[in-house]
Amino acid sequence: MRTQVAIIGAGPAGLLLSQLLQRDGVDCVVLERAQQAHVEGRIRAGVLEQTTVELVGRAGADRRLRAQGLTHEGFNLSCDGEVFRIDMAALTGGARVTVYGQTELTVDLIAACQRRGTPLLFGVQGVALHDIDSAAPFVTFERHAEPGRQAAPSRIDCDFIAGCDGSHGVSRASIPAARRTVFERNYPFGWLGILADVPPCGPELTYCNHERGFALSSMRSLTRSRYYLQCALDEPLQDWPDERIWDELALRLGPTAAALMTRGPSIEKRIAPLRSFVSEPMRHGRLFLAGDAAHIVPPTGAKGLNLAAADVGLLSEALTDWYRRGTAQALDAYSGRALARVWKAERFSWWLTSLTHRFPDMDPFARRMQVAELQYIRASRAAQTVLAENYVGLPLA
Ligand code: FAS
Ligand code: PHB
Repeated sequence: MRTQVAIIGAGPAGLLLSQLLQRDGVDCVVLERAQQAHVEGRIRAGVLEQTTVELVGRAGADRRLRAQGLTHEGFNLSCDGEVFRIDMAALTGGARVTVYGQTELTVDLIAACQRRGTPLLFGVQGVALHDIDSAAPFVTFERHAEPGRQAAPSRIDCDFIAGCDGSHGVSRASIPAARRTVFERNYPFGWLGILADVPPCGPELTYCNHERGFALSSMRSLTRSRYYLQCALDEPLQDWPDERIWDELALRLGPTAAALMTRGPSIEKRIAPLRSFVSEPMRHGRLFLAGDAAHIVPPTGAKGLNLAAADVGLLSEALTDWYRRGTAQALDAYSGRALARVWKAERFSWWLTSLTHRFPDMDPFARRMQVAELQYIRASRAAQTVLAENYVGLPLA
């Protein structure tokens, strides 16, 4: 098989890239390790920046997003139950975010692939990247390994490989370690997330700094809520029955939100670690990394999915430039341009996590610093503007 761009991974980055390339007449194939049902069943991000919404529109996959997405012009911060609002739209000249689950976005992008006839291969195993330093890279993999039978090895020859295979993929690892620099921060806590078919406790998101720990009230729709609680990384999930989660949320969200909180059975519950991670550069020869394959942010700033989309916006334009105008200038600039935005989002996500979470080694002075900074933000339009412009998303480099 031959194509112009081989895309590894059918998460948001790989799927969105495939549709932006196909819209511009660039041939691609998407190789995905998991089965389609598994990919479509993942529950992850929930907040889309305007840039992301526009890119999904350019990819021709935004019909449900525009019909069902919830436009939010603000969000709330709370400190030990005292809540104040950040009016994003007023502070940023009208910017806003859209609340729409990554799960739904993935379904929409896969449907767009099927409408366009983009070759999207699920369940491929043993993906390996070859000759990424040459002008003729290729990918090998195995498919449909029937039980008891040797899977048929397959090969795709291509011009470029897009590594969109997330933080545990094969692409980043295909770059020689001597040519990669990794920057990492692992946080000493995790997020316990639950999804429940109950109405949200308020019209917008609330990020809570509480002496018992961080909490976030979010949503997927007006009838489906998403909540998170900071918890220890080694806590067994069975120590968190629904009732205990609802009780703890009521304490951390504060009395006003607690009074409006509707309890119900969780339909998804899991603990995810928090991590800041960047691997530089985001290119090696004919291999380009995008999304979690190159960088991870703690979900506090709602940046992970949006960074993946921003990378893909830059990469799809650069690849289209190559095929339409024969210029490599945008491809040569990709890594530097993407990383300029990645590092600003890494900083924002690290800062908002540091401001709102209880760190095990936090002494009373450090706690007072958090409370003082939140009180300063509450009273300062300038401080709120900085927060708002980062939250809605910085302009593409
Ligand atoms: P993804 O990891 O989504 O997709 C990579 C794809 O590559 C996967 O489908 C994987 O199966 C496939 N793959 C991996 N190795 C492969 C191989 N060798 N061969 C073929 N395919 C391979 N972000 C937010 O903004 N807000 C949040 O609230 C939030 N919550 C999160 C919760 C969790 C538990 C996790 C893990 C992440 C969360 N994120 C959140 C971040 C998340 O949304 C990512 O930023 C987003 O999925 C990035 O998309 P991709 O880069 O496409 O990577
Ligand atoms: C979510 O709804 O999943 C969500 C929203 C905002 C965040 C993180 C997660 O910062």
